[in-house]
Amino acid sequence: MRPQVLVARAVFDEVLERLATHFEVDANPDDRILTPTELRDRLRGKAGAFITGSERIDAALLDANPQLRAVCNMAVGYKNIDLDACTERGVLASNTPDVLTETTADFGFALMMAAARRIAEGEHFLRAGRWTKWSYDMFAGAEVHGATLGILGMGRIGQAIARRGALGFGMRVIYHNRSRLDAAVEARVDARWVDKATLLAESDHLVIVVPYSPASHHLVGAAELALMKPSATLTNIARGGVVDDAALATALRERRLAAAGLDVFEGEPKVHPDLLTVPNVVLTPHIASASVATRRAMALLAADNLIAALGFGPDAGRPPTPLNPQVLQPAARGT
Ligand code: 8YV
Repeated sequence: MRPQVLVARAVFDEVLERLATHFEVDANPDDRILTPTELRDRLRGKAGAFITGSERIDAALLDANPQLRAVCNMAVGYKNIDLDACTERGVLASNTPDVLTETTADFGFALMMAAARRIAEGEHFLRAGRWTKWSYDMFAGAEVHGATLGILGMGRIGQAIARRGALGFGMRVIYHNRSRLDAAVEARVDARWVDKATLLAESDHLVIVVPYSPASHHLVGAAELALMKPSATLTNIARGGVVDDAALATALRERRLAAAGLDVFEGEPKVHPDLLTVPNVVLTPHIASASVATRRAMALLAADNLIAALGFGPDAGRPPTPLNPQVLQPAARGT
């Protein structure tokens, strides 16, 4: 009998078809998010799962499903997966890096520009029928070209944003990351490492791209916001929880920060009520990777991870983007 897999959310038909060439597929075409109990029960008898950031994989779920061998996330972030619990139980976990880097960087840049140039505020004003005349200072925002772009977290997406800023907009790019980039990479992206306090104090536009972990929880809270220029903008395309949303809403309301662009939120899809009422913030529903081509590439990569992790396809035993490759058998890893 062919192995069974769960596809926890609705996804492109092409992905289901690819999985169906190897597995019995239990799909979720209605796209209703399964409760933790439903997810645990639906995984009974399944060898693998295609999941998204909405499905939580933890020790209790794995213990209830000892037959599970692979959980493949359609996301680069994996805040939803207890990776240690997977590794301890020999369950392969994977994510979808690289394929979304440029698309997510495009979106981060767009959100930063929208905040700086007050695009959403202007649009709401126009739609509300309040545009009756031109004024010299109407929605006058902050300059983007030539300004200082600060990047918090300098992985693949951070570097792609840095390149856009330096090469396309003549920005001075500074960054803070726990580990400094190699000099050659720094030169390529034209960015200079600074400590966190300097980053906050000098950025005209701060873009946050640091992955979520307990260590990055509220990395930017009231104390950090207080270091920023009142004329600055903050953009978060990382994960909810990296920024203290309540503190951010207060800073925006009190104009201690000019504007913000947010694609991710603490407790999303709920959004802090104060963020919904301050005008100087652009809010989007976690869509930074959402171009059709990129979402398709992410889904196919997650499927290919699942197929290979369960020992099928051209890369049998060698999933392309594993998070814990140490659980693979040495022979299967080709070492
Ligand atoms: C995903 C993301 O679409 O890849 C990530 O980490 O945040 C998004 O691109 C989202 O997490 C759904 O899985």
